[in-house]
Amino acid sequence: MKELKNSLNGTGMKIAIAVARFNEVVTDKLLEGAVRQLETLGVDSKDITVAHVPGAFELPGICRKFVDSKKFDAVIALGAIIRGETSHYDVVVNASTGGIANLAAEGKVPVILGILTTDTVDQAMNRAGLKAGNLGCNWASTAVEMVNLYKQFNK
Ligand code: INI
Repeated sequence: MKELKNSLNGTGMKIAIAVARFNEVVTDKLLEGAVRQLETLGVDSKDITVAHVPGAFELPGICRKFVDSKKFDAVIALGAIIRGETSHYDVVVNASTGGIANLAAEGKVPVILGILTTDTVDQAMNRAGLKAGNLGCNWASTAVEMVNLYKQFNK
C-alpha cells in the first residue's frame, strides 16, 4: 500500500488570504491567527498576500483571482456571517460557501473555507480565539497540509 505523506512544513510556500471586513471585530482575529500560524509553520511573511473585501459575498470572486493568477500555492477565505445581524443570512452563507466550494473542487490549488457561520457575535468571537481557540490557526494549518498533499501529484 502507498500513502501520500502529510506534512505541516510550510517552508517556501506562497499563500493568499482573502478576508471580509464585515464583522471585522471577528475577521481581524481570524486573520491574525491565520498569519501567526502560517509563520509558525515556516511560511515567510513576505510570501503571505492579504486582500480585504467588503463582505463574505465578495470572497469567491477575489479567491478566483488569486487562483487564476497562478502565483499562490493555496488560498484561504476568511469571513464571519452572523445570523443575528442580517435577514439575508442564508443568501450570503449559500453564495459565499458555495462559491468557495466550487473553486476548491476544481483542484487547481487548495482553497480553504474559513467562513464562520454563527447565530451570535459571541459565538463567532469564541471561535476566533476568545474561548474555543482561533479557527484562523486551524485553517492556516489546513492550507499548508493540503499544499503538501497537492505537491505529491506534481512529481
Ligand atoms: N457579509 C458578511 O461577511 N457577514 C455578514 O454577516 C453579512 N451580513 O450580515 O449581511 C454580510 N453581508 C454583506 C455581503 O457579504 C456583501 O458584502 C454585500 O451584500 C455586497 O455584495
